[in-house]
Amino acid sequence: MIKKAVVLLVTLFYAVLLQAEDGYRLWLRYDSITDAALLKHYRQNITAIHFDATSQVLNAAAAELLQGLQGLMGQEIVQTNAIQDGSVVAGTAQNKIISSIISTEETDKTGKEGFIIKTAMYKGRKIIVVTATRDVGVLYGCFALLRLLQTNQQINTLNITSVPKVKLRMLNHWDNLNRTVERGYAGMSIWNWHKLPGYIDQRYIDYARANASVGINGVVLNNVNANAVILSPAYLEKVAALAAVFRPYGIKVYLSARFSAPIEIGNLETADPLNAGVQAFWQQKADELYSYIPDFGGFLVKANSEGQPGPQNYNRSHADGANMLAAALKPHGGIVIWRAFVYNNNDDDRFKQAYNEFQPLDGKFSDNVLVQVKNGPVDFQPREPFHPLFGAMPATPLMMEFQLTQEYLGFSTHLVFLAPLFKECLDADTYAKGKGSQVAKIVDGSLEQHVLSGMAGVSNIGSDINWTGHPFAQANWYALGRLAWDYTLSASEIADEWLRQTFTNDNMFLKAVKPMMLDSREICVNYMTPLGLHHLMGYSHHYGPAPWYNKAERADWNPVYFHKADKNGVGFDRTPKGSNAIAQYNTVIAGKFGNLKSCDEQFMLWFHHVPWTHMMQSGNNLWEALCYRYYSGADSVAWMQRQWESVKNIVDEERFKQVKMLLGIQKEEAIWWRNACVLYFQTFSGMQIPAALERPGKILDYYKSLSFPYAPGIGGNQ
Ligand code: BDP
Repeated sequence: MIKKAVVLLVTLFYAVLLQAEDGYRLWLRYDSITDAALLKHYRQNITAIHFDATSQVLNAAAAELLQGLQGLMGQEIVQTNAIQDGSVVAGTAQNKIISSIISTEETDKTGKEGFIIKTAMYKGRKIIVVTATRDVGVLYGCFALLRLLQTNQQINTLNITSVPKVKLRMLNHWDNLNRTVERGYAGMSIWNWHKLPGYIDQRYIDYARANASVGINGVVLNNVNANAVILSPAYLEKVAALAAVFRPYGIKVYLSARFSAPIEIGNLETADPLNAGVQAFWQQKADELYSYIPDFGGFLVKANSEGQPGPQNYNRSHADGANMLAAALKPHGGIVIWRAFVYNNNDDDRFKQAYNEFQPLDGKFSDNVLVQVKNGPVDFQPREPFHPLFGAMPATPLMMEFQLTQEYLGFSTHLVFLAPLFKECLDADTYAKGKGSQVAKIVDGSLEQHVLSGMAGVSNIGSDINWTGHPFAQANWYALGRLAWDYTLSASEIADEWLRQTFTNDNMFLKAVKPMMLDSREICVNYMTPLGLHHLMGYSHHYGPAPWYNKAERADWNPVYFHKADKNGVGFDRTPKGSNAIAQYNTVIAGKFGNLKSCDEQFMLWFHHVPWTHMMQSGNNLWEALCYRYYSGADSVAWMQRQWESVKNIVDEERFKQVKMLLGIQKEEAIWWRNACVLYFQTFSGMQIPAALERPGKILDYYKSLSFPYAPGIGGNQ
């Protein structure tokens, strides 16, 4: 009998230990803390929770805190009004206990969404206060408290004040109504439109929890290549159901609006923004929207870009279009996020086109419009210089658009941690108002004291069990939220937090895996597009290398347009001798980029057509340097494999295997990139691959012959 019970217990113990880690729980795993001393520390400092008011948001916060604490501390935590040693007292400044400890003036400093976490004494009891001006701040504070435990911090003398730097912290889903996802590599859309509004998938709730845990407070549900049907009543009911799920987590819903919707669903013959009928259509649509979703966030609009309709179809400007929609939303408190990702099929350097169209419109947008600008001037490349619009439109709030989904960075197959890419852009100095005018200060609105500010990430989420396809791609979702909240966090801090929560606090693990995450973006740049090369990927699907491609119907969709390799050299001359795109930057930056001597080598081929024989800082010529970069990129993936192998016994079997297999594919694809690019560029340089480097296994024609008609992620606006 006893023997049987022991066997059962042992089996149970191992079953828990070996519990499948399918990645679904993201960074909110809340597994019991294993370090005995820490556990004791937490059990001493937290014994109960006290929420004296109720609201949807506070209920969500209380439920999360209970679930999290009980999981992490492996014991029951009571929710009680009685204050005892170790009570976590959570609420707004209206809470009597809290207001007796923290003054309203102090709480007010946290604004509408910030929070305070503080250790305090109350009637002789040692408690932890979590407070904010509004319920949503309390929710964020609860997640932050949980994060302290998840990352094994001491909690006996807490005194934290945290205020988000950016107001709109958003995900942009490029999800279609038929559940395909444009540039989605993690399955189908998580929105099951067919079953909504009646069926609420648990995923919607877990998605909202994950977003709230990193402070994301807005989501655009549908593709920027929008389908007007989402604005029809049947779909608005579905949207309202999602909005109701997200509301307790402080998340507002936004929609991508198709500019020609008045024609498609309004029976009008025009979508001209200055037409009275069109204006009435949008006003009625806005009224209708708000009757379904009283806290609807607003519209995201892609207009006159890549075939999408827009105001220019009627000889009106982007400002005319944006302001017309803004006027419809304004009475309801909604906003318009108008995208600056535009380029025409004309002779002008694509790099310059967004600036040329938008910069002259500075000051012409209504006060509830933000212009959303991609981080770089071309399109989410592994490395881009910052977009010249940052710093060039002082009278307009500019919202940052990053891409989490790895359209140009190996899809969901390559491990590429994007925080270093985001940071590189945010930290770049635009010199707009002299030294110290970083992109981040434009994005948070502080440089020009804008009321609105925002940062968005194009989502990498899909129906895959682990949400993002690659277990490590979750970190990019996480990083977007954390940086939108506080862009002063370093990539290393973010990686550290994420790894501890998602995998383990084990030091050996962190020591091996964190450097691999932090270097992964530079490694990807090296095996794909080193030294400022860009847009060399396969036509349309963007899978794999195709630097030779020159058959697209538009010149600027061809890799040859971007690298301009010839017998003399390689790279796009954007100096005054060439397209003069550098003139769009402040003179200090233009001076740096524009001079081959001062241009950072990592951006060199973005701005210069450089002779193959050009001497690099390393003492190698350009051709050799290019080869070394490609080879070191591919070799570094082998290093990543070794790092991962070294944590085999520390990581759960399931995710260990998944990442191992994915790194295997990444290695093969990195070699593919290296070989295809080196062999191709060699046809121009006419020089040998340095003798120390291994020869490519196949000839160039082999790489050119590869075709991928079913590569994932091709879009549309279904
Ligand atoms: C490009 C994508 C395309 C998007 C477009 C956009 O290839 O699928 O529709 O950006 O941002 O990167 O609108």
